[in-house]
Amino acid sequence: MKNTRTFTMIKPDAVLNNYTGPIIEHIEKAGFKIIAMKLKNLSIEQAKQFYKIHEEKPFFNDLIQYITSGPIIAAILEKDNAVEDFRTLIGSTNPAEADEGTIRRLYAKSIDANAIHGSDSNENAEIESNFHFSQEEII
Ligand code: IDP
Ligand code: MG
Repeated sequence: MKNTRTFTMIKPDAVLNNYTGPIIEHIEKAGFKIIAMKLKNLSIEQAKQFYKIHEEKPFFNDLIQYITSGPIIAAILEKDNAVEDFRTLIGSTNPAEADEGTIRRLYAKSIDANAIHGSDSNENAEIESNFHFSQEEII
């Protein structure tokens, strides 16, 4: 994966609040193409693997409980400068600090239930995409 793809997850709070439609519209209006997408429940083991980098953090157990509390929508998105542009589109981790008009500012309630994930590097975009999708599932 070069500089053109990123991985995202619409998180359980946003799915349960029926923000899926507005969030996908927001993403498409910003010029991202959907390359793969699925609705799924993460098992505890999958969640621990996905967030392994955070396993020493004090919020790890809460994060695992939250991310497995309902369905998520996993997707691979394509655009020039995808990783960086998508992080700008979603805004800061804490929605209270996120810029006006960002997805987290618009649709997230708190730092733990913050509506959406975006990969933080090209390397992690590839790892996270391969974690959720087989090659046949990617357009
Ligand atoms: P990011 O999602 O903006 O990249 P990270 O620091 O990678 O933020 O954290 C991963 C996820 O862990 C966040 O999106 C959020 O759901 C949760 N998280 C991060 N920091 C906190 C915290 O201080 N309290 C509770 N949950 C947190
Ligand atoms: Mg992160």
